[in-house]
Amino acid sequence: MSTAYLGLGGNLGDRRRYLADAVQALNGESGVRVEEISSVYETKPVGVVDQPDFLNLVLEVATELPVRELLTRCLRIEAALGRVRVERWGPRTIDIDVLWYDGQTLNESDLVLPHPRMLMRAFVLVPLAEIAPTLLFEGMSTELLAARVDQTGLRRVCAFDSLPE
Ligand code: GSY
Repeated sequence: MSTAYLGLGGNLGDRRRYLADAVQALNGESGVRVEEISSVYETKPVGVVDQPDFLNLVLEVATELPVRELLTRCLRIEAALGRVRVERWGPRTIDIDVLWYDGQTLNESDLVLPHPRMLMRAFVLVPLAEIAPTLLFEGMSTELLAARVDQTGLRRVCAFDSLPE
């Protein structure tokens, strides 16, 4: 069994529904079990700023899948939930990023681990620190990294379980 952390976010359509459906779909995949779910955060867009605010959360999953197969399943769920890749940094119904997988480092064209931009992004670090405060990156815990990152534009909305229907 391997452990992975996945970052989920979306800023088009019914953002709560897409998040809930993505979590359910991931948990329904063979060889994947959702172990921990962070709170849901509303976050100002990073990168292309002229787009709607996102809802973000981070999941811990236990998985029997190798990381490339896990990525394939994530991409399949994105597609099933209507994600269309129009613009690289643009709006999307749901984005599922593999952030970390058993501490592996990988540098391939479509998959870099740990996720290369996660240490600069409050919308990843803050929810990640909630469910994995002692996970280390470059010798620093996510708890410390989250405390140091600029949290402007990030607002905790609710626990995942309290997402209204
Ligand atoms: O990389 C994930 C997609 N994304 C996001 C996001 O999920 N949240 C926020 N706040 N900004 C983002 N910019 C991009 S691209």
